[in-house]
Amino acid sequence: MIHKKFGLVLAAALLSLAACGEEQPTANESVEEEAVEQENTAEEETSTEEETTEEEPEEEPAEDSTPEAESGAASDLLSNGEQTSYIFNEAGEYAIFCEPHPVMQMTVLVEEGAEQTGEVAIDIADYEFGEETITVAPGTTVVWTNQDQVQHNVAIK
Ligand SMILES: [Cu+2]
Repeated sequence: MIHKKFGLVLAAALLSLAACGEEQPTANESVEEEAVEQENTAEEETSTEEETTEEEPEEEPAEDSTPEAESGAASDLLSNGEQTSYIFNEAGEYAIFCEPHPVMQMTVLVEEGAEQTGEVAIDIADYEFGEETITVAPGTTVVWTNQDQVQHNVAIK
């Protein structure tokens, strides 16, 4: 009887040991989970940094892309040697002027089938646009370059 009781106690002790043995890995798992959580946090921080760096190249093409010519558009003031451009997608007549010097004017005629297309360069010099009127096909980009020492811009009425 004693041996049997001892045996039961031993079995109980073994079971509790086994139970303890099972608990330990659980404790390890929670430690591992914490480590994984920390890794995830680190990954999140890294991905946030990646997103931040990704935003810059996204903005640059937007700034570089040529704005479409439309009534009310106006470029920044151009210093000597600086350029600005518009793409003329819609057929029609565009009255171009310089905001600081409204007497400076030119006309861009956009006509289907016009010879000039692609990119057309216009100089701004001696308080004048290089051409009084140009006729271009839809989709043409006109690039203005300021050759004067004073600042001009390119605005559309
Ligand atoms: Cu001007």
